[in-house]
Amino acid sequence: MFNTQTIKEYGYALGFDMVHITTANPFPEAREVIEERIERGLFEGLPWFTAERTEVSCQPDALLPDARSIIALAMVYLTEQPADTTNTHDTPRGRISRYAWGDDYHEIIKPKLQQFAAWLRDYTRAEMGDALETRLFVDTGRMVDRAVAERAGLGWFGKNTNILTKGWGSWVFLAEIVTNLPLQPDRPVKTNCGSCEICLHACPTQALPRPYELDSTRCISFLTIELRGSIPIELRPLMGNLIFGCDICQEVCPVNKVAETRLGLRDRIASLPEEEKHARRTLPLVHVAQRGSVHDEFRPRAMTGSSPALIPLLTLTEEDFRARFRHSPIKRTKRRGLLRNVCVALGNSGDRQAIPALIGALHDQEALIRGHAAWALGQLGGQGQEAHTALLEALEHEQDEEVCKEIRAALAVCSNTRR
Ligand code: B12
Ligand code: SF4
Ligand code: SF4
Repeated sequence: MFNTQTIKEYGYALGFDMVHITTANPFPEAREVIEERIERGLFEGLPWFTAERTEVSCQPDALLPDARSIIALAMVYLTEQPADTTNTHDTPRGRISRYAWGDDYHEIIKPKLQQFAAWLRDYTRAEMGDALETRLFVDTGRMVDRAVAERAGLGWFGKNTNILTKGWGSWVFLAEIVTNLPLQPDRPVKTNCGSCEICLHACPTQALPRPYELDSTRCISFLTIELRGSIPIELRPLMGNLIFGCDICQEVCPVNKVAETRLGLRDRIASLPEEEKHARRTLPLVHVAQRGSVHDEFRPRAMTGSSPALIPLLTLTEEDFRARFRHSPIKRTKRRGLLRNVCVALGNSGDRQAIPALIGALHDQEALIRGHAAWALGQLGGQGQEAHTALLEALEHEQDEEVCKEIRAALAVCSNTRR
C-alpha cells in the first residue's frame, strides 16, 4: 500500500479542494438505476447516453484492466456574482449558470489531472517501475462521476441528484483518476438531506418528479445546453431568462446557502492585512483564504459574465461567438443554440425593446433561430403591431416548414393579445 496521505497532499497542492479515495469495485446500483431511467426515456435527447456506455462506466476495470483504486477529486467553483450586472432594469438580461461564468472547467482540470498522473508515476517508480497505469476523467469521460464521489465520501446525493459536500455544498466539479495502485479507501459520509424537499418544489419545469430522480427531458440545463433542436413550446414560458444551464435547484438548497456564507467570510479574511490573518489562524477557512481566492479561473469573465444583456447577443456572428466564448463552457451550445435560448428569454421578458432585434433574427441563416424568434415575437407582439406585420412578411418568404409552423402559431398568439 502506498502512502495515501502523501498522494492526497499532492492533490491539494495542485489546487483540488477535496481529494478522497475509493476502490475500483463496480457500481451495480448506479448501473441498475441508469439503465432503468434510459428505458423510461428520461435521457431522451442525449443519444450518447446508452445502456452500453453505462455498462462500461459502472465497471472501472472495463476502463482500466487491473484497476485497484479511484482518486476522487472535487474542485470548488463558487465565486461571487458581480453586483453591477444583476440588478439593472434598463435592458433585458439573461442568466448563465454559475459553472459557466468563468473559464471552461474541462480546460482547467484536465491539465491538473495530467500533472497529477505524471507526479504519481515518479512517486511510485521505485516500487512500480513503469507498471503504473492511470485513466483520467472529468465530466465527458465514461465514468459515473457522482457515484464515485459518493462512495469516496466526497459528499452525499442530494435529492436534486447533485453531490453535496460538507462546506461547499454542490458548487463543486468532480473528476477522477482510475489507477492500478492499491490505496487506502475512504468511507462514504453518513449525512443526507433529511426531510428537506425544497429543491423538488423549486424546479420550474417539474424536472425532479421525486427525490433523487431527474427527468433530463424537462431540465432547463438539458434544454439550454444539450438539446440540439427546438425547445418544446410548453416548456419555453417556464424557462424565464435562463440562457445557459440552470442553478435553481442548487440556489435554493440550504446546504449551498451555508457555502455561500463561507465564501463571503473567506473573501473578508483574504482582504485582511497579513498580521491580522496571522492572528486569526484558528479560523477554519484561513488556509483557503491564504490562497487568495478559491479559483480565479471560475470568476465571471468580462466577455461572458453571469447576466449578459440579451439584445446584443442576437447580432453575434459565428466569428464573434467563437471569439467571445472560446474559453467558456458556453461554446458547447454553438451560436445557434445560444441564440435560440436568447430568443426564448426575450419572449419571456415582456420587454418590447427587444422587438427590432427579434425581427432581425427572423432573417437569421439558421432555421432554429428564426423559429424561436417568431415564437418570441408572438409573446411580445399584439395584433396590428410591428411584430405582427414582420411575422406576416416573413411567412411570405419562409421556405422551412418548421419555421412556417412557428410563425403561424406566433401570429395566432399575436391576434389574441392586445397591446
Ligand atoms: C448527463 C449529465 C447531465 C444531464 C443529465 C443529468 C442526469 N440526469 O444525470 C443534464 C444535461 C441535464 C445535466 C445537468 C446538470 N449537470 Co450534469 N452531468 C451529466 C454527466 C455527463 C452524466 C451524469 C449521469 O451519469 N447521470 C446518470 C444519472 C442516473 O445519475 P444520477 O443523477 O447521479 O443518479 C444517481 C442518483 O439518482 C442515485 N440514486 C438513485 N436513487 C437513490 C436513492 C437514494 C436514497 C440515494 C441516496 C441516491 C439515489 O443513483 C443514481 C446513479 O448513481 C455528469 C458527468 C459524469 N461523467 O458523470 C455531469 C454532472 C453530473 N453534471 C454536473 C453539473 C454541475 C450539472 C448542472 C448543475 C449544470 C447546470 N448548472 O446547469 C445540472 C444539474 C441538473 C441536476 N439537477 O442534476 C456535475 C455535478 C457536480 C455535483 N456536485 O454533483 C457533473 C458530475 C459534471 C462534473 N464532472 O462535475 N447533466
Ligand atoms: S437544473 Fe433547473 S430545471 Fe433542472 S432540475 Fe434543477 S431546477 Fe429543475
Ligand atoms: S434543497 Fe434540501 S432536499 Fe434538495 S438537495 Fe438541498 S438539502 Fe437536499
